[in-house]
Amino acid sequence: MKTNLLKITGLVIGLCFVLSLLPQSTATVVWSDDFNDRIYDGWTVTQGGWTETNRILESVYDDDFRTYAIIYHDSSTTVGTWSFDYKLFGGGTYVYTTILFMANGTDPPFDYYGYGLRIRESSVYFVKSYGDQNRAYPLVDGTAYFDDACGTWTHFDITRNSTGGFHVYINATSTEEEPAFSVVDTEYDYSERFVIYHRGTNDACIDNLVVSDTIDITTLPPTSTDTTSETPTTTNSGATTPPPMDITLLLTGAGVAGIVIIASVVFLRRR
Ligand SMILES: [Ca+2]
Ligand SMILES: [Ca+2]
Repeated sequence: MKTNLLKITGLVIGLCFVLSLLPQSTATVVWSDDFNDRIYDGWTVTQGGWTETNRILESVYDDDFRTYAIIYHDSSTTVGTWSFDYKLFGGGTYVYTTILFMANGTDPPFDYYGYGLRIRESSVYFVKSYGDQNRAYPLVDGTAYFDDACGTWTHFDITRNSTGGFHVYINATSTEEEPAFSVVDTEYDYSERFVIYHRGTNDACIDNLVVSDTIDITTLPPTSTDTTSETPTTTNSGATTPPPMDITLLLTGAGVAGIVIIASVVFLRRR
């Protein structure tokens, strides 16, 4: 009787172990934040205001719309994938966010060197920052467009390989996508921080930020010249599945394990 119980318990534990491994098989996360704990940990505000009380990272409007709200998280990743969701409360000429996913610099005046995206309400370009928060120049000619980010989440993924090759994907839904931008640049090959600058009369929101040291999206050959996506999504492929997925699987596995073990004990005792 005890042998049967041990066998069943062993099988269930094995099943739970396999289930817990599944979500982690596609990416190696270095750091991530879904802001769901509403605690301001790991981030430093260097100028203006930010909040995460609504389970997202959100800039706080400043009376002077020309003032940047600046926040950073330590991040030394230089090869891998940076993913996040982005939303604006409203557009306008002076409303934009610069997200330097690789950044280095000194405090103050928070003038960073690095690579990033400059995002407006329905367009984005890939920029290189040369140590001046007011000047980040396009590293790639052209602008990519997407459905209006005002009130709608838009998902961005950036990958960089070990030879300085960047790819930017907008609203990717699989692990193979056509990039919005592709460029190679090797001037900066180190990073201290992930920095967000936002300015304007409407606030910006960031959520589901995941930084991994693996290339989680690979490129498809171009099939069209249109980089616009029809369906903005708040979630992404398995590569950037947010942490709650792991917890759900584990809880489901644990629940199943508990039920099977209890049922086994009752069944075997009756015998
Ligand atoms: Ca969140
Ligand atoms: Ca937090």
